[in-house]
Amino acid sequence: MARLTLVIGNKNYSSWSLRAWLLLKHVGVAFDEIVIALDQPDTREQLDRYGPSGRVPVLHDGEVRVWDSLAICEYVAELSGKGWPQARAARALARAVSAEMHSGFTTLRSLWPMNARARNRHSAVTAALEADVERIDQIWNDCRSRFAAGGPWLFGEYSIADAMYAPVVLRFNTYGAGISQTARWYMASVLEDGALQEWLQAAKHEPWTIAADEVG
Ligand SMILES: N[C@@H](CCC(=O)N[C@@H](CS)C(=O)NCC(=O)O)C(=O)O
Repeated sequence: MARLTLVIGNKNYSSWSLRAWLLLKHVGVAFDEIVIALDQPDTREQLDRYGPSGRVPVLHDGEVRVWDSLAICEYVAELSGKGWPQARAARALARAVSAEMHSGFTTLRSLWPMNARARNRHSAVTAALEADVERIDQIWNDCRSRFAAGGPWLFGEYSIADAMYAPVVLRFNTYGAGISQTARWYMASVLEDGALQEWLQAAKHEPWTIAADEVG
């Protein structure tokens, strides 16, 4: 049994769970996982068993409970010494774009819910949705133009920022976002990632469907 346990939601739909899970995989810290099926009659009871916020993800490390994806990423970064860029200016930018994802892009998140196994979905593109897509494209271009020399990720090496934007890549893939060439290149790197592939395989075999997230 691993020291850490990550409690997550359905892999097909739970975008916040994916972020914490991907970071743990990338930093190479062993963990057990517990999957709670969302949108079921006993979901509330299950969520309340593992954390105080009634949401997933939640990380258990002995007596310590950490909820909220970004707080979990910070905790894992402290445990492992990995997750944020080394240089202070790059680290500040990585934190800024991660926080921007965590607290924003509400139109994108509501109109294009994560549905990992769905392809070729179409929905009306509103001005607000277009603005979210454009801002994300700009962030990816900015990061890649500064850090491409260090590797294929937003800050060269894999960081929390990549984990935070991974569900966006899945959304863009499902709903066919119109994005720049650099953004498409970054998306391809994310989609080829072995850890993400492992998640997607598991999502494909889940038995549950959440009607509200079957959009387009
Ligand atoms: N800000 C939180 C959001 C967590 C969240 O909203 N999780 C969703 C699943 S992706 C959840 O637990 N929903 C509860 C439910 O569907 O009953 C985070 O970053 O972890």
